[in-house]
Amino acid sequence: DQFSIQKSLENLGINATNLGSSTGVDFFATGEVIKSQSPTDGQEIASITTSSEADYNKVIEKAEKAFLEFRMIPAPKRGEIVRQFGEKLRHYKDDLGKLVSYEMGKSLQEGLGEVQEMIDICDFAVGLSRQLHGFTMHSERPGHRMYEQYHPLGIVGVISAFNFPVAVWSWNVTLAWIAGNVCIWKPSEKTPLCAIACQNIIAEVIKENNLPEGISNLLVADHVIGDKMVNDKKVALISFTGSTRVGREVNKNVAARFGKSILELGGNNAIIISDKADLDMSIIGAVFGAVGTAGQRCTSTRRLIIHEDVYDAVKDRLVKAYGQLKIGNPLDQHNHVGPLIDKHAVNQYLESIEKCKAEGGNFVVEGGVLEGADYESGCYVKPCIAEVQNSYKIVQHETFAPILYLIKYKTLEEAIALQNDVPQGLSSAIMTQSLRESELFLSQAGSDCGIANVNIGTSGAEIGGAFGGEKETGGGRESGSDAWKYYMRRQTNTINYSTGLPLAQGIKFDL
Ligand code: UN1
Repeated sequence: DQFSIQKSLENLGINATNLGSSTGVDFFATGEVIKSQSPTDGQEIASITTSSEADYNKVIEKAEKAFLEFRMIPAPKRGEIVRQFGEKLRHYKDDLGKLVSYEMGKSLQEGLGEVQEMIDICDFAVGLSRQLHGFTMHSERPGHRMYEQYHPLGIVGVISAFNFPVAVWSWNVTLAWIAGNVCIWKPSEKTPLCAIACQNIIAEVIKENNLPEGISNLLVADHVIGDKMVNDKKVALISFTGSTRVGREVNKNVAARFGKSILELGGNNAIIISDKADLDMSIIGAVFGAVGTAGQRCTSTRRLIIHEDVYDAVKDRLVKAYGQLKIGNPLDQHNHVGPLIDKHAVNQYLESIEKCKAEGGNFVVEGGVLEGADYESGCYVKPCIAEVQNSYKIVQHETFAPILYLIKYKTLEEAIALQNDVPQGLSSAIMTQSLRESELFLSQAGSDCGIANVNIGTSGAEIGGAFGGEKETGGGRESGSDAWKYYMRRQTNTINYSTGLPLAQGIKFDL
């Protein structure tokens, strides 16, 4: 409710007017003023002064200076900083989870879950700070030794989306920090307060440890500043989460200056439901995947590819399950589905439904915008289900909304081909109790996605695995496994401790 939101905002250092950009301690916000509006009740939460180009230059300067100092701090000591950050997040979990839910519109459970992902990646990064391993190799020359080591890159720019307004930043910065980098974060303009709250939390750690200002920089700004960062040679790595359309430009521009990038772009994720599936499990996985976060995860389930023998049974059960969904204020724990982020997203949802109908889609659960008491923000929509062909233009396209497409198949080979026959390649799943089916799905002749699950839906990945996808999803990986390597530069060292200078490949060069 309003009162407890106010208390949480206060605890997180958010007031009526906020300076959006800081280097942990100093503020660089002299640009336009924007407002954050909650999609849950349409209320204006607070206003934020954004950053101008002049502010941007000052932030870069601060970051460059901080890097010179921060890179000399031993990695395990940098890990200790991340450990303290994780402790703060535990302390602020309720407040931050509530703000995520209120500003972005996802359910309170999911808002708290997002903060939990932040805590988990902190723990992961702390351990990793003692494990930034390179290989050692045997040299072909006597009295020589070879090994490789990893060094920090410099400034890492993180451009994140509204749908995971805090966790995506944390996946990037925790790894970037233990690797010795400093970070500049440009969050979505739709969720600036979540970003300011995070920056306030890390600023406490920075102050308490007397760290160089500018290891964590926040830039609340528009796309002009985003473009500036993408094109700035001083930013060694751009980690971008967002649409394929924008990601294509980011990719081109960063490559043109030989920068590094991590791209986390659109998904078009499917679950194959086999005739050998546990149907109870399949329905839960499919419904959570499709309507969780109101269909606004890049891992949301967009397509169900269902065996013809169980197609009608699955369809009936889905229709029944959708009939039981409670749509409403995400802070009320009884509701399953909250609002879309804004009215623009609502329009895109409505347009996609129209396009789907025009191509021949048959809606077995109708969509629509909810009106009346409790829906004043105009952002609440009904999750819907359509029977389609995979080849429809709209089905090939990612709509960030709870629209689920049903597609029928006969053979598993056909199902896998359908699953792969979209431009995107993020997440995928099969529901089956057959070892033959699940192994074929996971084989080189199976799913072409970065994430392939068995008897689990497409969303809700744990932080321990590398997260990302293929094809138009962009090819980036972040979070767990060895994704840390993206945040460092690799150096191969050959050391000669003999008394001669033998050349490699046996080449003779006598003077
Ligand atoms: C995203 O939607 O950008 O796997 C990230 C999941 C979450 C992350 C989604 N852990 O659904």
